[in-house]
Formats: sequence, C-alpha cells, structure tokens
Amino acid sequence: MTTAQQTTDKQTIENTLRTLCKKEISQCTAEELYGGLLCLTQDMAAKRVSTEGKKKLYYISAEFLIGKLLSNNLINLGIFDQVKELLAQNGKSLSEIEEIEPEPSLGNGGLGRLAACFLDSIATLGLNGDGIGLNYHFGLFKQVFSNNLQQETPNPWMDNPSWLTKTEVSYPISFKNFTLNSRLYDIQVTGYNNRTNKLHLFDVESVDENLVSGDSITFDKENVPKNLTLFLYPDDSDEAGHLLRIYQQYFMVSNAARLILDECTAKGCNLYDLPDYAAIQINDTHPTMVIPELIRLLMERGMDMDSAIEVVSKTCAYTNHTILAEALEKWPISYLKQCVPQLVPIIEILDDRIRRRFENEEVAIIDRGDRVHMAHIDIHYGFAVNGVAALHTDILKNNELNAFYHLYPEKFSNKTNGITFRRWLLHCNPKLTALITELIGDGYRQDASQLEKLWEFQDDEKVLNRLMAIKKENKQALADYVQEKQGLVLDADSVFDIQVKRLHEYKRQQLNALYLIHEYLEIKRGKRPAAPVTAIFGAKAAPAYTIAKDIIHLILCLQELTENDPEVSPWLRVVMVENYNVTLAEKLIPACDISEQISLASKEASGTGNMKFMLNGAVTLGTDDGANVEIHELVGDENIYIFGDSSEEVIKRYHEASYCSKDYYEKDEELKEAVDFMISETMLEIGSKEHLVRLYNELLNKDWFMTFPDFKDYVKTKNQALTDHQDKKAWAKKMLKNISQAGYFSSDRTIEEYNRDIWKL
Ligand code: 26V
Repeated sequence: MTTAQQTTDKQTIENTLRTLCKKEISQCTAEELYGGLLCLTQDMAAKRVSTEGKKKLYYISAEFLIGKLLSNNLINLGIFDQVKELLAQNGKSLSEIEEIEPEPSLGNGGLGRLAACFLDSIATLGLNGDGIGLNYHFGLFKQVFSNNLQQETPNPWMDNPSWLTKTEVSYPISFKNFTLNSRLYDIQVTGYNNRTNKLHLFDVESVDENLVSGDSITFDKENVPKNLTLFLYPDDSDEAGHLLRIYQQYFMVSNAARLILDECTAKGCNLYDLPDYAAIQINDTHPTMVIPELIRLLMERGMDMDSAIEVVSKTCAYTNHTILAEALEKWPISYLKQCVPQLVPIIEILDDRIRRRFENEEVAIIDRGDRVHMAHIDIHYGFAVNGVAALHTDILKNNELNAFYHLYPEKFSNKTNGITFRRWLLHCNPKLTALITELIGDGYRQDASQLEKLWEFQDDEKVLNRLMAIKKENKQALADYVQEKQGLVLDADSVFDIQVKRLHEYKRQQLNALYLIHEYLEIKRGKRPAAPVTAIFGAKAAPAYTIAKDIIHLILCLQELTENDPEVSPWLRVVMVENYNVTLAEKLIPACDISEQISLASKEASGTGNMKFMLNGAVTLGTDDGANVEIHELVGDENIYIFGDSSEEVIKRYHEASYCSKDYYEKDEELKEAVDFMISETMLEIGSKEHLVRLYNELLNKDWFMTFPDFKDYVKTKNQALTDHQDKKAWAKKMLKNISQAGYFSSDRTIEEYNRDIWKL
C-alpha cells in the first residue's frame, strides 16, 4: 500500500488528526481542527513532491491570488469527502472550519487569480513548474464601507498556523544605497490527483510590520528595508510609491534569477544551456527586470554579453494582459538610476542594439523622454509574446504592438485564459458537480471537453428542473450569507444579476448603475420590470483612484435608496458586498442568473470571471469583448445577450478622437434623466455632493470609456434577458448550453497550449 492510499482511508485520517490535535475530534475547537487538517494536508502534499524533469517552468508574477487553501488541497489530495464525513460524524462542520482560514490577498484581480489557476493546472498536468513572487504581509487592503464610502484597512493573513514554510534559501540583494537579505518561504501547490509543485514567495528579513499601525494602510514609504514586502502595489499616486514598486520588482526578480541559476546549475546546467533547463514566463511587465538582471548575473559568472543576451532571450517569454496605456509600465530612467543603477548600463546597451537595428522610434526601449518601456524589453529580448484571448491578441498584432508584430511575427501567439474547475466548480458548487457527475460520469474532471455530453439532456425536463432547483438553493445560501454579514435581506426568487470585478471605469460599473437608476425611475412611474431583480456588485477600487471610489459611492447610495423605498424594493434591489475577494466569489458565482461582462469593447483583455459564471450556469450579458467573444461563438446567439458597439467601432472612435458624451446626453431623453438623477435632491439627501457631482461631471464632460453610446442597447438587451428569464424551461436550457460549452475555458487546456507552444517541458 502506498502512503497516499494509507492516508486516504477515513480511519487513518481520523487517527492522524487525533494525534495531531492531541484530542478526540469531537472535543476539538474549529481552530484546533483547522490546525490539524493543515498539518495533515501539508504532510500528504509533501509526499507527492516530485523532482522529476530536467527542464522547469518558472512563472514569475507580482501577484498570486491563491484564495483559501484548505478545501482546495483536500480536493486535490482526494480526501475532501472523507474529511467532511469524518467531521460530520463528530458533530463538526467543514464549512465552519473553512471560516477560520484567513484569505491571503496577494493579488488585485484577474491577473493574480490567473496565476493561481495556472499553478493548479501545471501541478494537475504533472508538469515541472513553480511560481515565484513576493510574500506581502498585508497583501491588498481589506475594504470596509462607512458612510457609503470605501475605506481601506490592512489584511494580515500570515497568522499561525500558516501554509508558508520557511526555507534555508536567502540571498543578499543590493540596491544603490543598501543591501537587503531575502528569505524564501514556500507554499505547496497540490495538483488534482497529481504532483506537488511550489509557490516560492520571497520576503525581506528586515521587514517590520510595526510600520503599519491600527486600521490604516499608511506607512513610511521611504523606509524600504522595513516596508518592502508589507503591501501589494502600494499607492502609486506619488513618486515614493513608484520607487517602492521598483524596489519590490527588482527584489522579486533578482531573487528569482539567483534561485533559477542555482537550481539549474545544481542539475548540471553549464549556463550556456540554460534554455534547456528553464523557461521563464514573465506575467505582465512587473517581472521584466529579470531580463537585464539575468544578463548581469551571467556576466558576473564569466559569460560575455553577447552570449548572455542570447541565452536570456531564449529563456524568457512574456504575457501581455492589457492594452490600457495607463497600465503599461514606463519607468523614468532616473528612477532606475536611483534604485537599481547596476541595471542601467545593461538596459542602455539593450536599447542601443535595438536603435542600431531598427529606425522606428516606436520600438525603442528608452524613449526620447528617457522613459524605459518595460514591455519593449520583453518583446525584443524574449522568445515569445502572447495575448490572453483571441480578440486581445488580434488587437495586439494589428494595433497596439503592430510595429513589433512586423518585426517578429513568429513570436506572437494567443493563449486564451482559463480557470481551474477544481476550485470554480468542484469546490464552489458541490450540488452542480454532483448533478453533472450523475449525468455524465467524472471523466470531465480530467478532460473538461466532456462537459459537452450534458447537451444530450437539453430536452430532459427533469434535468432542467434540477438545474433550476440547484440554482435556487445556491441563491438562498448567498442570501443567508449576505443577511448574516451585512444585514441585508435578499429575495432568492428574484433574478440575481451580478457584476463582480475590480472597480475600473473601463469595466463600466457606472453603466450598470445608470441602468439601475433608469429602472428605479420607471418603477416610480408605475412601470415594473419583467421580474424582480437583485443587482449585486462586488468591487475594490485602488485607494488613489478617485472616480472609481465615486462610482462605489453611487452604488452604495443606490443600495440605500432601493432598500428603503417600499414601492421599489419588491422589484429592484441594489446590493454591494463588502470586501469582494476569492472567498466571496466562490459564494456569489454559483448563485448568479445573469453575469454582467459589460466592459467597453476592446478594453477587457480577456476576463476570467465571465468563464466562472458560465461554468456555473449563469447566462452572460456582455459586450463583444475579451473572452466574451469566444463564449459567444461557443454558445451561439440564443444563449448569450450581446449589446453595444464593436471593438472596431470603439477603436475607430478613439482614433478619430470623435467622441463627445454630451451629444448622446442631449439626444437621449432617458439617458439624460438617469444621469441627472445622480445629482438630484433624492440622491443628495443620501449621498455626498462632492462625490456625486464629480462623477456627474466626469460622465457629462468626458466619459472616456463611452458608457453613453451603449446605454440604450444595454437597457433594451438587459430587459430582454429579464423577460426571457420568465420562461423557466427555456432559461434552464440556456444554462445547460453554457455549462456544456465551458470545457474550453479549463486552465488545463490553456496550460497544455503554453507547454506545447512555449515552454516545451
Ligand atoms: C492595471 C492598472 C494599473 C494602473 C491604473 C490602471 C490599471 C488598469 C488595468 C490594470 C490591469 C493590469 C493587468 C491586468 O490585471 N490585466 C487583466 O488580466 C486578466 C488575466 O489575463 C484578464 O482576464 C483581464 O481582462 C485583464 O484586465
């Protein structure tokens, strides 16, 4: 009998847990059981660690939004059901124990969650690949609402017991004025019935949590030795924030580069053959300095510069996650000189070589304003560049990175994002999982395309009814949760319309809010919607992003307005959940009827929430943007609600600089009425004039992300969806179609493509 088999039987688990907790299970507190289960899974995972594989993938990312790990690990180790039953037999509930675990918030949103899904799939496919990032002590802030405004507080998550294991690995990392010693902490990444890989998180030995006091996320930004790993992307509204970000990035990649070189040389690599031992995936431009840093370290170890550049260029690959200009990193060279002067001569040579080869100023690394374009380093000195959805990659090739595409067409490819079904179906929606398994067996867990078999049941009324019943139960569970946490009573018989994602103008939560105002006014006029609706939002705004915070204020005011108006509340409720994070997403997504994916076409690189909702039987209401385009193709016009201008129209309008929001406002009576309501007496009684008027002016005079042109079509299409939802059987069929076509969005498929085309492990 293997060790894994030994541990999987319930009796053995019981004995182990009893020994670890030093008590009978029935006598343990939830905290004690959490600690015991953590040890038990850590031990089991460690036995599956594999050192197999000459070549390893290193996925370097400033963010890994891993979410809670206990249940995920229990599932992947194949002991979830046994543990759940065992606890139940002893009067304990696994979900209460899950509540104890703090959620590490080591990411902002999609990019960080994608990295976490990828690690799961890499281990599940048995591939040799580790993640490398930073061990932020407070991660992203915790959001609290007060006076209908967002407030930010620290989110400490590293309390004992923790999933982090301190290692012996430490490097001295030098900056211009000081040297800091690093310390590596590891988190085990369990694959589903497969190997265990590692997430390597580097910390700085001199970090001091006392720099953060009380409920505030402010701290001394200049004290880098003490603050380097306190927060994820601290406020970048000022220069000290920018510099800290550069310190963080260099600290991350210098550690990564040293670890990679050490691991490869230990396996017999002579450094000239590094590309045979390592593939480095650069997740957005945050880890870009790994390129000049590796060149520098190779030269330090005796390699000439030409060879070092060649070796590094064959090892590094880059993923682009956005076309938004403000998100594409361009660091003033003076900042680099101030923090990491050792990289400056190398970057200058890299730029010089490009300038000698190509005349086009557009592809230079250091521009005429002395700013270093990080993405340009990646494209020139990496061997692969990919976008994250078909439309996004096309836009990169034909517009944003067109000049580069002409130089290196062979480097470009698309890798449409994916999600791990272990977390986003098996864990978060056990009832739907059980139904699917009953209908088509469990082969879909390893081969997601088998979900297509579900379509055979398209006319099976019993199956359709059960789908609806499961949705209803999930909605009730969410309603209970929201009542407990926020004291809001939701009606699980209403349509749950959900928009959860970071707050950003391009994602257009403000368009949704304008719709809600419009519907509110319609109800006041006596015109009720086709069905009662609960509009649910979840979103954090960057602390320094003023307009995003104003939009949150507007939504919270609408929450108060609809809750307290007895004429409106039976038909329309607006709810914003506090501190939206992975744990909340796991409760919201299975409970959704309509999935709002309403970004301005061309702006959302992919989206991954859209995939999670689809897999859980929600129907998408969205623009033809990002991966919505692929969802649309897979489910067909009948099973998705698409509205708004196309990406071509939007790109053309930007190009011509022809957009004037006031023109739309003046021509569209209903739009005008909704916009004006934002600063009406009714609203000003609830909310703050400063915030509401600023947002009103922003929309009326700028509306950079073009909500006004799409307003009419959005209202019409959304109301059509609400009408269609009334035909329960037809709606259940749409749900089934969506679930049955979701297999393409398994991150296992995405990772197979990365491996086949880029990493070649
Ligand atoms: C970053 C920033 C930072 C400065 C202010 C404005 C701004 C706007 C956007 C971003 C996003 C950075 C990159 C990112 O997170 N991209 C997301 O990556 C996901 C995974 O590929 C993808 O699904 C999302 O569509 C994309 O927005």
